[in-house]
Amino acid sequence: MSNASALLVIDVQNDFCEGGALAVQDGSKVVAPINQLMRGFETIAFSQDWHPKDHQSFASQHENMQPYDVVEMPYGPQVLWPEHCVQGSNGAQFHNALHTERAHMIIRKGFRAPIDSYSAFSENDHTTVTGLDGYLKSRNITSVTLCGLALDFCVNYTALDARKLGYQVTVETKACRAIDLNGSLEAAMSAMKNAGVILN
Ligand code: VGL
Ligand code: ZN
Repeated sequence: MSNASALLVIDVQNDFCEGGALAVQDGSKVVAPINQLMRGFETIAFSQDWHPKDHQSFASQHENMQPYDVVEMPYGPQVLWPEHCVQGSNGAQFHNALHTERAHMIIRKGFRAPIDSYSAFSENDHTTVTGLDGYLKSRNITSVTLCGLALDFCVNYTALDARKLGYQVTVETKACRAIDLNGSLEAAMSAMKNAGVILN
């Protein structure tokens, strides 16, 4: 893999794995293929969902709302989630079999209570940036490969932002698993395809 490529490992955290607060089916099955993929990259960045306890993406913060209901936020519709990836909690830690020592950069996201952040590049207002683009561009990265959780949310939004920011984007779907909420997986796959994402 050329030096112009980076691997972005999205949200491989306990809460998205079996037994976690927002478990994705077979979530932990991404760990082995991701450890293998990392062998081929020199530049590796991880993202880590990192919410305060009172994060507004949590259904518990909204009266009469249940997880997976949708509310209108100032920045658009927002799915409400079970409490997950609370800062400092075990659920927010990376899966313990993930080779975290290979990451040069860990981008935390979703740490502002009023706003969610699916993409590792920008928050859900599509305005507030995380700094990942600056990091990659300053290292002359032009192409990114994505893997992790969840394919139809954080991987998808990160891939779409990466295309908008001018990167060549590949998603290693075998190293991803999806939440698949009301057709979200199919929608994400066609959005990525239409945006020119290479789906491996
Ligand atoms: C994610 C829902 C809420 C993800 C994060 O990593 O895909 N999904 N927070
Ligand atoms: Zn989250």
